[in-house]
Amino acid sequence: MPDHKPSLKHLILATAGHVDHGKTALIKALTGIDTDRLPEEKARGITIDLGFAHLALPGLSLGVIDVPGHEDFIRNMIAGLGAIDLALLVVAADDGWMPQTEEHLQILNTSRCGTASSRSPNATSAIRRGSRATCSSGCAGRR
Ligand SMILES: Nc1nc2c(ncn2[C@@H]2O[C@H](COP(=O)(O)OP(=O)(O)O)[C@@H](O)[C@H]2O)c(=O)[nH]1
Ligand SMILES: [Mg+2]
Repeated sequence: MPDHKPSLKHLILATAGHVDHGKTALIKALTGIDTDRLPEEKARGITIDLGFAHLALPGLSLGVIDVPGHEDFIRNMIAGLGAIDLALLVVAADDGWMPQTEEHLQILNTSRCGTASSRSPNATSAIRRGSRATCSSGCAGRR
């Protein structure tokens, strides 16, 4: 009988963090893959849509989703978190904690807690409202 036991563990990782904090550059440095592939992303120098890469580590196959950090594209960021195992929150040392650093962290927390339903007619608004409520009650003084 063939052995169907998987030899590799497969996990999905998504980036998170404020625009221009180095998410895409870090994924390129780690994987060799430039996840910003659209002409508009090249022209504007920012991530707009979700980007995908992969990283083979000993015993681990990591699928990577690079998300946009600009608040205008928050829907794409949320769409990238559908079924992730890990998040990599990137904070630029020369810029520090910024609004979308906080928002992305709160979205990650909200998604994990399952307080926003994907069946909601407007899941994005529900997640953002939930995030802000969590943030205003639990993150005073951090902005
Ligand atoms: N000095 C410095 N610049 C960086 C570093 N990482 C990224 N950058 C630059 O910061 C800019 C934004 O990086 P990017 O990866 O597009 O940020 P993202 O919006 O978080 O994906 C680019 O010009 C990068 O070359 C870093 O570690 N040090
Ligand atoms: Mg980017």
